[in-house]
Amino acid sequence: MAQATFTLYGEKIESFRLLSGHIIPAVGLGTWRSGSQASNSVFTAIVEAGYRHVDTAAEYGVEGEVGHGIKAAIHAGVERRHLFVTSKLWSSGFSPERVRSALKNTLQELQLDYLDLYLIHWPFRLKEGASRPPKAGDVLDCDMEGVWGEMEKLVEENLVRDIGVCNFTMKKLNKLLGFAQTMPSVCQMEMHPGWRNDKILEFCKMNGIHVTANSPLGSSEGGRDLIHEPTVEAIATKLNKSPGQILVKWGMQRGTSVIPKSIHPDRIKENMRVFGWEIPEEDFQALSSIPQQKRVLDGEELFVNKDAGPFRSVADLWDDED
Ligand code: NDP
Ligand code: 1BO
Repeated sequence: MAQATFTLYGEKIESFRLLSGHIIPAVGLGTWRSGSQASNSVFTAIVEAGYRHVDTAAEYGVEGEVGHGIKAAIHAGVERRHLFVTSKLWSSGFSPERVRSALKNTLQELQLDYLDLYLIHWPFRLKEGASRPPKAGDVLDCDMEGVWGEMEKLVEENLVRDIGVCNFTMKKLNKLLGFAQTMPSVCQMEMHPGWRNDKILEFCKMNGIHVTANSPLGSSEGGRDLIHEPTVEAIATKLNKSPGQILVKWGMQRGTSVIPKSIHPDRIKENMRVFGWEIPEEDFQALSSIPQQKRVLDGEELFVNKDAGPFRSVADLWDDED
């Protein structure tokens, strides 16, 4: 669904409506690699910059910090029901009997009694304590249908309001749609002008699944430096915006919610000043035509072992992509 300004409990928030009827704010704060700064960043984002959407994950190791930030924001007067909090089921919990306890841990860390959105982080299962890169035997068979069934129960019990997936291919999503009783509301994928990921975006739109673009600035260490990409810089200069704002806005204009991460108050605020203006069509098209399309976060370190199955290369991980 197109972006709209929804009034959520009296506050006007630029958001998208999910299949479930709930709304997801268009811009959220990413928290991967935020470390001990996560608490301050979340507080600054919510209280000083007006964010109402925070993205985290058990695997980021910052849920406790994020929870402190949220608690402080609530103490400062923001209501919990005005916030949209996402977390993710890590691959070591990717078996039906572990879903509930993983969610309970996440809620405890975040000091919350429900999540707005719980996502499958990766569609692969890892042994507890798997190394990086994985050793032989670290990547296990997974029961997607069983895991999704447990995620659905969390919705029925009001422990989470919406469920969804990350890092799925269209084939995996299609398979999930074949057995899902509750549709995934959100598919979170890497998306930025250096990796548009057009096909899955189109697929999700056709199926009414909202897409959240992760790593919208090209990610951090080892990522793609889109901030200094000439096309991005030129359009930023022309529109009198920062490159970060252009990248966030590009994602929003494609109909995706966007979750830029920063631990710096000035950037957190800058990344939110993306309302009330548009990237003109010709500039939007230029940003959508940047060559050298390449995924930054391909899962290699997490799941690939070139000497032992099931995934011997990155291509194996994404082999059902088209
Ligand atoms: P981003 O694309 O958000 O880029 C973050 C980097 O950009 C950091 O180095 C940050 O530095 C810098 N930065 C932030 N704002 C600006 C700005 N205005 N100008 C210049 N530099 C800036 O990377 P992430 O990979 O962190 O993705 C965002 C979020 O998406 C994650 O934090 C996480 O929540 C989620 N995610 C989900 C994944 C999944 O598998 N589902 C995968 C990857 C990410 P600094 O902090 O120093 O400001
Ligand atoms: C290890 C997790 C990648 C970012 O979501």
